Formats: sequence, structure tokens, C-alpha cells
Amino acid sequence: MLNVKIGKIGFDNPIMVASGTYGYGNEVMGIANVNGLGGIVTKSVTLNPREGNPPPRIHETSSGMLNSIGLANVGVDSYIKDKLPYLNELNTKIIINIAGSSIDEYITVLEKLEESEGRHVGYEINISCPNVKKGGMEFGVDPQMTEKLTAEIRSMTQKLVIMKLSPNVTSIVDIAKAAEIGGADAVSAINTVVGSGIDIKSRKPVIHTTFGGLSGPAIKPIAIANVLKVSRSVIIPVIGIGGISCTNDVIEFIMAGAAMVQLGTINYTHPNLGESIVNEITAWLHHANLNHIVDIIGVAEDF
Ligand code: RRO
Repeated sequence: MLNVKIGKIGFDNPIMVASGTYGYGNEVMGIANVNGLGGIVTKSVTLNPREGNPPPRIHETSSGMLNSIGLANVGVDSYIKDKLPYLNELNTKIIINIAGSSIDEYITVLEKLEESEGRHVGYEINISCPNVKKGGMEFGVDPQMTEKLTAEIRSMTQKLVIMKLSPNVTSIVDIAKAAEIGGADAVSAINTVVGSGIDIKSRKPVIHTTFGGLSGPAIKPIAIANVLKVSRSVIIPVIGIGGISCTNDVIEFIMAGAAMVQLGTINYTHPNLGESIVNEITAWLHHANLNHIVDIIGVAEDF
């Protein structure tokens, strides 16, 4: 009832967890049953380890959260040595999110991961981090760069290539089309929305880098609008992300055109919600007299 396919890869269900919200999988050990999920996307990995931005780098907002983590990660060598063995043991699909500041960096990270013993099924390519000067965003705002990077990566792997798109662009549709022409198997949308806030006591921004990425329920309508736009303009599947916090939200994204979804900010308060949603969607399909989740992908029609 819930199995879905992206490229050649079958997933047990369409519910994944978003990059950056489940670490490398081991962070939720003992508090969440990751094996019930369709997949896990791990925190963006770069060539070298990164400390990330100075604090404050997380701030709660009305119905959301601002972050400016700044791509803190262990670097690809440690990822392969220390993180992949645990991920290999999990009974869910693993997708590795990669970030870089140049085509060469993405390629070198990918080469190392391709040579590793990882059982991952694909890569989500981050071309949409809003919080670093050089961290992929220059690719994600430019269709030509997006196509070139996608094509380079495509030529190097048989695994899934998923390009993660930014809402902070003039035309997300042009970027999605470029990813499709470059040979991507899917696009995921959306990364966080640029935001800020001022602490009126200190008269300083609430985030050290002044601007951060807004996530959580506050951005769900923005995400739905982008999923509608993108899914109506490309043939490859769209993975919907942005403020999902219950089963009805997942159904809304799928009806808007998403083939799969990722839960993000909600994981910080409800790390096991993904598994409950998987069960609730099955019940919802029964109730709606539907045989399969794919029957509702993109069914939302305009008035
Ligand atoms: O690390 C971050 O600051 C970060 C990344 Br890489 C991203 O893709 N999206 C985001 O909101 N934060």
C-alpha cells in the first residue's frame, strides 16, 4: 500500500527524515525506530570537517525555528570510518547528503563515498544551504551551474541522485528543470527559507550570522506552493519537505505532487513521529477506500 519507487530504488513507504535533523542516525538510537521509516537522509557531509558557525545558531520562532549551523560536520573520511558502519546495519534506506563549495569538492566527496563499503542507495546533493558563503547556494540559484553539477555527479554514480532545491530563488522551476536535464533521479524541495529576528534587549540579531534558515510549520505553505510548481513542471519525482508535523500534512504534500516526503524540524520534539505517520497513513488509505498511496500523488487540481 505504501511502497514507492524513485529511479530504480524501491522504498517501503514514502516517509523519510530530512538532512540535519537525525544527525548520522545514531543520535536517535533508543528513542526512535528508524527501521520503520522509508529512509534517512544524513547531515550534509563535506570534504573536510567543519566546526560550523558560532552560537547562537538556533533560535525558536512562532511555529518554527531559525538555524545557522554553517554545515558543521565530521568530514567525509570520518563519515566513512565512524558513521557508515552504523548506518549499514540499519534496516532502512540511507541517502547521503553532500555539500561542497566547488564542483571539485562535491566530486571528491562522491568519489570517496563511491569507493566506500556503504550500503547507501543514493545521494541528496545540497545546492541550497542558506548559511555559508560558499556551500552550494551558488549552484542552487543558477540553472546552468545546477545542470553542470548534476551532470558531473550523474556520470559518476549508478546510485540515486537527488538535487535539494532552495526556495530562496527567483524561479525554483528553472532550477528543477536544470536538475532534470542534468540527469537527476529526483529533486527535493524545499530547504529552509532565509529569515532573521532581533533580540530587543541586546538589540542584536537572534542568530550570530544575522540571517538563518527558517523551518517548521511556519514554512509549510511556502513548501506546498513550491512542490505544486515543481511537480507540475518536471517528470522526475519530487520529494516534499517543509513543516510537516502530522499525517494530514503528509497527505497534503502528496496530493500537491510529492512522491515522498521528509520530516524535519518536528524530529526535535517528536523523533519517532515518522513511524506513527507510517501507521496512520495506512489507516487513512483504508478509510478513504484507496489501495495505494501512489493513487493520490498530485491529485490536487486547480479550481
Ligand atoms: O548547516 C546549515 O546551516 C544548514 C544547511 Br547545510 C542546510 O542545507 N540548510 C539549513 O537550513 N542549514
